[in-house]
Amino acid sequence: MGSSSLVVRTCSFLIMCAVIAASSSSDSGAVSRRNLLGNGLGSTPPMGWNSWNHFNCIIDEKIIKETADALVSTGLAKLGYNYVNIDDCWAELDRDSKGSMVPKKSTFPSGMKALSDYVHSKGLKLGIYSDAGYLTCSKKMPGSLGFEEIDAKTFASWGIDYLKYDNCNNGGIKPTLRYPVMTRALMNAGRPIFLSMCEWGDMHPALWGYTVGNSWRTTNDISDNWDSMVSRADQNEVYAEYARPGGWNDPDMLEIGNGGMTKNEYIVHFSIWAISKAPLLIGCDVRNITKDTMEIIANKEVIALNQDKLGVQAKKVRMEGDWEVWSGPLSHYRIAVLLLNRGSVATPITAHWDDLGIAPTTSVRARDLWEHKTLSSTFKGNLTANIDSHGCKLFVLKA
Ligand SMILES: *[C@@H]1O[C@H](CO)[C@@H](O)[C@H](O)[C@H]1NC(C)=O
Ligand SMILES: CC(=O)N[C@H]1CO[C@H](CO)[C@@H](O)[C@@H]1O
Repeated sequence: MGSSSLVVRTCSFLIMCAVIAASSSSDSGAVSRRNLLGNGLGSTPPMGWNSWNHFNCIIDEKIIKETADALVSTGLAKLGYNYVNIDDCWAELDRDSKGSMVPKKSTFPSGMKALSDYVHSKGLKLGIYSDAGYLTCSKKMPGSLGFEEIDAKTFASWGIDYLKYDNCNNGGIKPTLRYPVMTRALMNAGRPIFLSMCEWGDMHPALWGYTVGNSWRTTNDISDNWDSMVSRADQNEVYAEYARPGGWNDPDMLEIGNGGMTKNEYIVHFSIWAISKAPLLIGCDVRNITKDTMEIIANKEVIALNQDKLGVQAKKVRMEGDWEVWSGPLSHYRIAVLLLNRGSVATPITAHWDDLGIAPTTSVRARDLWEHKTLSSTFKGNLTANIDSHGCKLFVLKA
């Protein structure tokens, strides 16, 4: 995949044309930017784990280390899940005499440098959390507003690789003023640190996020149920045009394995996140992971779809009542297609070639990424499959 078609696609958004025209990208994974953030990270959506969805505030260094161990022993690390991300509640409420944040003595007694050394020794990366406000959302630790320089330097000195940057207690200051200050501070901190903007989609961060962060939340927090999950997917889909290598829409972290949805629903969850080029951040207790959960999040073909180097987020190309067809291009002239049944009864769903941008007479082979098989027949004009209630099929099509 050369850079030219990527540039053409990107330039359909007027706002970005000046940026792209001024850049000379050498490959699709490295569109350079005349802007604040040039850390070279996120050429594909980030993958890993985050503590929040399962543990909330109840975290300590033992959980983080055991999770790093489990990512390796389960084989998830080898599949690409390499960020181990600590969320809210890791720091003391008070900064030290020099103004630095201090890891909570009761829960992170060895400190963050020791923890990052441990996580790095496993071949993984360590992520941390702060807030573009005066206090984090838990109000149990300080935010970084006004302390961006010192916090970025502290994180870099600890060997941190990823920062989730939240939006609570922000004094009513616009995010477009608060977030870039941290971007600059990270760029001056002497270590490439992935910046995950957790601005909840309030001020349409997709429209300006690419110059500021490697990913930006497009939604409020997800909950572990079907309605919450599909509504996050819907809100995130609206901004599909703005995702690209180096900057991704983020509909929030995965709930798979936390118990609030059926297996079929979790398969839908993972399929939509994958085809949407969303960050794949596991949100369950990896130390106690079940076979069903592994079957979903360790599906190599679905992961490969998410990590496809073209980096184009799929869109809804047809909606009829309770069913939808989502589709987007992949590298090597392939097309990803999701047939999704949001209703309460099974139904046949048809993907039509004219919705997918395939010429009507083209005959196509279809790979089913959940059945792990290439269908024996070829398809012309359309592809129809029967889809269970709250179920889906995920195909890769190739002429
Ligand atoms: C799908 O294509 C076949 C063959 O071209 C056609 O007979 C059929 O009516 C189409 N199905 C739908 C649902 O459009
Ligand atoms: C609920 C449950 O089974 N929790 C266990 C998960 O794994 C950790 C460490 O391996 C155990 O300490 C928990 O008891």
